[in-house]
Amino acid sequence: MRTQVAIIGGGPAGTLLSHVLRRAGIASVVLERQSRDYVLGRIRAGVLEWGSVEFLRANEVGDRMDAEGHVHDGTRIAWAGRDSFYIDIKKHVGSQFMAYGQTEIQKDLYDAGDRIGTEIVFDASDVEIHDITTGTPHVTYSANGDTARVDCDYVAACDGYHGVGRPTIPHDVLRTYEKVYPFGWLGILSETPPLPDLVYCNHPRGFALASMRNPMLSRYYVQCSLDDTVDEWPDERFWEELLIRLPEDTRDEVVTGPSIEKSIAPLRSFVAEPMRYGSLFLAGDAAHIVPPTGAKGLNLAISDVYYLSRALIHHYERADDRYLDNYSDMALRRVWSAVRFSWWLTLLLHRFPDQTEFDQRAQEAELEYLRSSHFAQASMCEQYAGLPFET
Ligand code: FAS
Ligand code: PHB
Repeated sequence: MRTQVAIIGGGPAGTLLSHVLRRAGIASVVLERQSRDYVLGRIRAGVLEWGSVEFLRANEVGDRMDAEGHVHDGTRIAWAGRDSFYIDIKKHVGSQFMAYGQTEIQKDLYDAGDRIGTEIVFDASDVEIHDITTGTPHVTYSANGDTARVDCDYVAACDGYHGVGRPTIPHDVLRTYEKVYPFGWLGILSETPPLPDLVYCNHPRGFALASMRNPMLSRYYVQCSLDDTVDEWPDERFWEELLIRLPEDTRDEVVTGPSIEKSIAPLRSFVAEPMRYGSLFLAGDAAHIVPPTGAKGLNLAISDVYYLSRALIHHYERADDRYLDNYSDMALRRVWSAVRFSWWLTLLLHRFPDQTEFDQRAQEAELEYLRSSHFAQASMCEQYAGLPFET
């Protein structure tokens, strides 16, 4: 098989890249290790920056998002059980964000791929990348008992944190930066009406977050120990802990119910540099991981695809490699900005095991500053809503 771009990974980054390239008349093939249903069964992100919303709309995969997603002007923050305060993103920076589940975006991308004929090979195993520093880059894989080879011009590794793309970059070239947080997020989905706003809570017992997927599907999280297991958190314990951590002014609005999904995610910050090596490009979680506190993971995957698709289109349509040549530097500027913001918000809102009373009071003082300062709120808003893409 011969194509222009071989894409490894059929998650949001890989399928969005394939979709945008197909619309520009650029051929690609996506190699996804899992089945379509397995990928669609994952419960992950839920908040889209406005730049992500506009990029999806511009590529005609935003119709169901606009019909079923929920546009928010801001978010609430509470701390130490005090009443929450509202940070009005629309007032401060004239932007908004959209609550629409990653699972739904994935479905929209697969459905769009069926419509416009993008090529996705599911259940592709043993994917290997070859000759990315020669003129004959190619990828081999196994599927349906056969081994296949895809000759290409470029390889886009959109294969997540555990993929094969990043390890293909030589050790003496690859630089990685990591911070592992000493706690996890226990998340549930429940078929109950969500709170009207997202509510981020700092509480001496730990972080909590109220979010949503649709008017009858709530998403809640509580910070938990990395040693915890889902079995140690029956629904009763989860709801009891969440209601303790939520502020009084929202506690009574919470409608509890049986969880239909429950999982624990560890938190880490991770960045791999460079995001290009020869004809290999990294995009999405293959290159970076952020704690979900700032709702940046999925949005960074989309911004990488924005930059990489623009670069490839300029290459094929205009023989202009300006964006290809500075893809890594440009993408990493946005990645590090989001990594820092996510790290800052995680430090501000979580209870660390070795945290002292002084640390708790210092967190509350910073939250008080955020509550009372227009400038502090504006700074948080422009980062939470997403900085503009570089031209
Ligand atoms: P993905 O990991 O989504 O997709 C990579 C794809 O590559 C997968 O389908 C995988 O099967 C495939 N693959 C891997 N290795 C392969 C190989 N060798 N060959 C072929 N295919 C291979 N972000 C938020 O903003 N908010 C959240 O609340 C949030 N919650 C999360 C919860 C969990 C449990 C996890 C793991 C992540 C969460 N994230 C969250 C981050 C998440 O949304 C990612 O940022 C997003 O999925 C990134 O998309 P991709 O880069 O496409 O990577
Ligand atoms: C979610 O709805 O899953 C969500 C929302 C905001 C975050 C993280 C996760 O910061």
